[in-house]
Amino acid sequence: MKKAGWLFLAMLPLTLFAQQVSIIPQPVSLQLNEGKFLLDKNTALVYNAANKDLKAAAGFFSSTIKNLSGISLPQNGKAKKIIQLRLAKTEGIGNEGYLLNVTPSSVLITANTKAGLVYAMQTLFQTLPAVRTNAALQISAMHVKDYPRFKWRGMHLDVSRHFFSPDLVKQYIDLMALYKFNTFHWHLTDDQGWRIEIKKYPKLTEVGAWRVDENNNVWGQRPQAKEGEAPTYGGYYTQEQIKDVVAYAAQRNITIVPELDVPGHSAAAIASYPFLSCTQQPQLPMTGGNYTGISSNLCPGNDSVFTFLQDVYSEVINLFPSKYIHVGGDEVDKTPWKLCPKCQARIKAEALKNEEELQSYFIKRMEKFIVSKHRKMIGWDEILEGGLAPEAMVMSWRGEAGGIAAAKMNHDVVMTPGNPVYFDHYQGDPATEPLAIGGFNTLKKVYDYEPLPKELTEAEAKYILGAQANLWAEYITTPSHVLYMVLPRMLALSEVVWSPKEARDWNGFNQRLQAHFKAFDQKELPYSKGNFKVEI
Ligand code: TNX
Repeated sequence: MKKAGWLFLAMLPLTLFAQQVSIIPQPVSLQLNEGKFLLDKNTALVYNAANKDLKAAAGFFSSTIKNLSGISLPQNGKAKKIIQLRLAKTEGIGNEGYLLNVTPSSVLITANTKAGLVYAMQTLFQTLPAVRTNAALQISAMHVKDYPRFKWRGMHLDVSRHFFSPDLVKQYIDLMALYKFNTFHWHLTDDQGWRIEIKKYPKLTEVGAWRVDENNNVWGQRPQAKEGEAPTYGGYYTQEQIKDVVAYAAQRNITIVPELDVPGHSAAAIASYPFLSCTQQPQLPMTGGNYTGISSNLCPGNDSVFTFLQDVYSEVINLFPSKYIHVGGDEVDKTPWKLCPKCQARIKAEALKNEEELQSYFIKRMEKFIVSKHRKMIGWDEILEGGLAPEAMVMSWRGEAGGIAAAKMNHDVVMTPGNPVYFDHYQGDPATEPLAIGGFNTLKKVYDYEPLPKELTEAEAKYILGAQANLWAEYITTPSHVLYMVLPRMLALSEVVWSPKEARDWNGFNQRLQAHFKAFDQKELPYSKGNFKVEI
């Protein structure tokens, strides 16, 4: 073994001793002290119940503790030991930060907002047993001061290529919350399925939510329904279910950003309402694959397409309080527009140069509508082509170039480059990993990701709001496969977007990770074990 290796081994017991709690993402500062706080029936939860944020945070805390231990914490009663929640103007921790002070006789949580209180609780929960226990709940005495590095800490989930139940979505949100993510990007429509009930257009879910079979590994195959047989594979969320998930996420400080992907990736919408495409030909939602272009585009030459979209997005905006609404805008094959007389007439009438500018026209028209509803539009980086809409925010997925260009134009950006934060790519050796779309995004690569490109000045870098991992589901058919693909990579990303840059420490992360693996085992959560030995 190399010399450095011996040194590391010799230091291991010391390091383990120094770090008895394994918080991920690593807090800004954490000091462990002597002794422990025993959370038992003699503990009261103390807060000002007249404040609705404190009340909501207290409710979240007590229900979690009740699930974990069976203990119903008395609220605001007299007790020997207290856990106190406080909202107080506190410098240096921002909107989402917190102070957590644990001594043998009290736990004091202070924050500026409910978000901060909830994050302090997540830190606490990481020090408690992962599953229901009859043993005493012991919390190490410590002092934590913590706040995030980035405003946008996102995880995405594609529920179009395969449908996942509200329960799975909530489980995904729970994991996000535990690792202090605050934005869930819900990719609700694509060629393979329309997943959100729209009252005014019932066929979107009667037709567009169902496809022929689950043959998911063939890219771009267009199925033919058998004579007299309706497609049966799929599903969708009712508006009631959506509201329930939105509220569930909000309780955990997670905003849900809905994406309805237009004008490309729209085969499921066109299958439901053929007037939406340029050819107006009947078709079915696609099986498998992700991209054929032909006939999966909406028609920007047709005004009734915009009326449809305004109706649809009005319902979406009513369901999602998010400031941001994502319109997609990626991977539009312009061929159908070249062949469409109405599109060519639009190009002429609007004095546009080409189909690229027609796409830009489409997106700008969408933005006008979204801004009229007091929201902000997001699109994938293709929306830069042909001219960026005036206030659009850009998600940079084809590398970072689009994000860099947008930031230089003073537009907000979220970095989500395929390499390394596409979690549909392999996380280890394909021989032992489940079939994935290709490309390698190992845990280490995710951990080493730096969302602020060197090319940007400090002023430009302010436009990079944060980063996000995307989970596209062409190859993912089951809930456990969803969880497997994000575990443990989302833990690495959590540290990228939350912890101070200087705190990034691959070896330390790996040590802390072991406690989380143990928790996953106890909770029977699947995760990838490949390829991430401590590198020394
Ligand atoms: C590209 S990322 C897509 C998705 C696919 C993904 C597969 C993006 C905006 N578009 O439609 O699912 O690649 O990795």
